Amino acid sequence: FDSVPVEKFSLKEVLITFQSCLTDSQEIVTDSYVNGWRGLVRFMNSLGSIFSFISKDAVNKIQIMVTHRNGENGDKYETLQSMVKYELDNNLVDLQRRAEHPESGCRTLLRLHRALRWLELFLEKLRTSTEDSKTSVMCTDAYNDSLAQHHAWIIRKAATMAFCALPGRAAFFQTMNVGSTEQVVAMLGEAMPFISKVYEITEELYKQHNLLELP
Ligand code: 1PX
Repeated sequence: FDSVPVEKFSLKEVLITFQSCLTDSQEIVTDSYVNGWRGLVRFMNSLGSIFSFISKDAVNKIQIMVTHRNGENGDKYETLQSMVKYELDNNLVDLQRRAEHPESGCRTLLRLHRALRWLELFLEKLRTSTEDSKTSVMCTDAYNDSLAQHHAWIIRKAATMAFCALPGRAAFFQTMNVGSTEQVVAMLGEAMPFISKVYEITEELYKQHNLLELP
């Protein structure tokens, strides 16, 4: 077995998934959104086991969404818009404190949505970075400007420590498997508008329904 083909894993395919999230009527397709996260988690796992406490939580949230999709009312979860409507209309969301519905699609998705903001900020920093930029610093700055505001001190501490283990910029770009630095920068420029769009639409949806602080 000396020539078992190693599956070539490119971050480009992952980021492009977010493009396929959007329907013509600007709804967000749950399955594609979740698949985007699956790919991201796979990429993160390739960076080392120090990130496994993060990927465990992400996988857990992905699984909750998959369970909703596979459930009896799975069709109600086809898009994020239909999910919000269905769960709110049927009182399936804990609005004040976690109680009967600790794993609602709405609150679970909100966590991923906040993490998508981190991704957006981090990718933009990577895209505009220079040779001497530090990935750990870019990652920490992106985190502090987004997710950290929603995390307890102990999580922030653990996350910030893990970021220090990120490979340097050159090695990080290589792990992405996209090609030269120029190609990475071009790919990020191409993929980012879709991620931003998906983020924006979700943010607006949650804002409209007053769901941005779900416990
Ligand atoms: C080119 C860059 C690509 C990098 C891809 C990396 C994908 C990262 C996926 C991270 C997903 C994190 C989801 C976190 C959701 C969350 O906020 N959960 C917390 C709240 O949940 P709860 O149910 O309690 O209300 C939960 O407490 C989280 C615990 C785990 C720690 C979360 C730290 C998040 C750091 C995100 C940055 C990842 C950096 C990876 C390095 C590349």
